[in-house]
Amino acid sequence: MMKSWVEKISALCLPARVHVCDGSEEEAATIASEMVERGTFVPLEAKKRPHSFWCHSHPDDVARVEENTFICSKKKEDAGPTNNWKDPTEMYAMLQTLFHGCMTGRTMYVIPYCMGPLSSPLARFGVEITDSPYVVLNMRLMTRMGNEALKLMQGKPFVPGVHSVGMPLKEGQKDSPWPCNPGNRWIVHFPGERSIWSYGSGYGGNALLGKKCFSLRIASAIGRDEGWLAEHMLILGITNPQGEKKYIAAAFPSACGKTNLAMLTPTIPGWKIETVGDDIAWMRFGADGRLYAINPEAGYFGVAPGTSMKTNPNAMRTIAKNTIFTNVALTKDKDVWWEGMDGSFPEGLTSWLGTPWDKGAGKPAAHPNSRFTVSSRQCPIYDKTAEAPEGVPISAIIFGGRRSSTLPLVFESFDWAHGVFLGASVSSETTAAAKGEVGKLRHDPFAMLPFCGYHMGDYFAHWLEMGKKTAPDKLPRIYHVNWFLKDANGKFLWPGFGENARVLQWIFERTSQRGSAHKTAIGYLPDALNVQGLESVNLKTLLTVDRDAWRKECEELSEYFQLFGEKLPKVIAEQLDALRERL
Ligand code: GTP
Ligand code: SPV
Ligand code: MN
Repeated sequence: MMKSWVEKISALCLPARVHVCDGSEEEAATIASEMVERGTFVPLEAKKRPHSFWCHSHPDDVARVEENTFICSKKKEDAGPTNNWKDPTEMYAMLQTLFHGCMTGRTMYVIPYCMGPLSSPLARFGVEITDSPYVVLNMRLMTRMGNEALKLMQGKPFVPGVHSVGMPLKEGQKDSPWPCNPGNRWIVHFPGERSIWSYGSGYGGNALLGKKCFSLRIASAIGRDEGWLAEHMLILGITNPQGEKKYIAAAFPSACGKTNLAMLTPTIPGWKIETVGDDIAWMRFGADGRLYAINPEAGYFGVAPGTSMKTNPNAMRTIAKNTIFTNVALTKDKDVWWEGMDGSFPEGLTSWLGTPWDKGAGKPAAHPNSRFTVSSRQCPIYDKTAEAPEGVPISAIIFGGRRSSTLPLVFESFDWAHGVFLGASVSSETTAAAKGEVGKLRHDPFAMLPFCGYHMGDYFAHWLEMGKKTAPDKLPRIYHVNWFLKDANGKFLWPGFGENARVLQWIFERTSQRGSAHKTAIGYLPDALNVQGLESVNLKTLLTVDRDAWRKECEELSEYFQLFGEKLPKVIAEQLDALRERL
């Protein structure tokens, strides 16, 4: 099945050669040295950061491109009002023209990969065909890729994905270090036949098809059909001083703190956090009636700016070697730098554009969406249970967004349906993770707005249905957090990062029938938080329900929900009505 498909794509894209990836170290080393030769990769100083590379993209290929992302379900109404849609037959015909000869002069790489631990019954296979060596090396870190996956997928279904940078090379034409085609980008999903086509971008979620394209957009559609959930969630293990361990999943929109929470170093003594995943969770109910999660990924494609020994020491240790850095700044002595890194900024920086950085020009040295790619195994707090084939049992689900006002630091839902309403109500200020304006408040239900592979209204309904699959006391409790409240001067009210452990502690206690709370109009708020050793936080402001602001929030939500028309589950509308009543 795979062989004939590869032949078909090769006949369409007309590459100079075809290379089936085995995932070996030698293969990666060969590809990397070719990229160094071509000027795509700069090797970092081996004494400082062994086996690591710096690269920068085309200046207009720096983030996901939501306006060029399509869900081509048979019927338009199945894609829903939050996705771009085109008739699949028309789109397919267009793609055949677009991809014809698109790999001329290039190597076509075939990447067999597995999302999820190789031995897991929840794991799924994919094959990405790409003409980008950068994609091959990133997929090698982000997924279980190569011979092992290829062997296991024999006779099993796989999600085919075709990716091209969209820049065929004519005879004798010199290649660019970051080939792409920003004027002609297409990130296309066919949820019906479960396939992916991506053209014109070499960056992140546009090009690493195992990540957002497969593990969220296609997988969410599979999950709907099969009764499970594919979510934009981190998964962490949390152990209290008594040695009791629980698992928590949390959904925040892009660049809103998932990696940081997943790798958190608690400031409260005796508590321990371990990382299962930092971006995506696949969850289904186990035989015991509890919700189990696996992380389909095997690596981190993490936001660099803001990452430091102070904010996220575990990430800093993770990226000490064998790491690909994209669009960060390069130091004189061939190491990496970005805004928010420890220490003073080094002189003689090369900016993410590849040119000497002009400090006075007021532009950052590292692109705000610059990233590191690294294997999870290098994370010092990588949780061994991340490789458990059955996944980990989830005690709490957290939703959150980047909100400068209104949403308190933390609150708990009354029950599953109310929790689903909280997920549906998430809004957040936009970040540099997607092309477009930054800092604009937008609705981002379940942090899945750009990633849901079907009608968002049906997705809400699917979540409500999931809550009926088990006894209520076995369901995870649902929370909402907001690390991003600001004071009148625009300063964060909550220190965040390691201090977020204090909020996790309350959640941990609550899921153990401990931890005290009082009922408010919006949910249960903590009676108290552990703020021992924390200087000057204004808990009163952080844990307040501003009724006027919430009434406005309701108006806003009511208008937004109209978007879903008849597909808005009645329960969600009733939840909103009930909230208004309570206010
Ligand atoms: P994606 O990989 O795009 O999905 O992002 P993410 O959700 O994993 O976000 P990440 O943890 O990488 O954080 C994004 C940005 O938010 C970084 O610049 C962080 O430094 C910052 N950030 C993370 N957690 C906190 C926090 O608790 N408080 C504040 N103020 N900033 C935070
Ligand atoms: C996100 O945007 O949520 C990311 C980065 O995790 S990307 O891989 O580009 O989707
Ligand atoms: Mn993400």
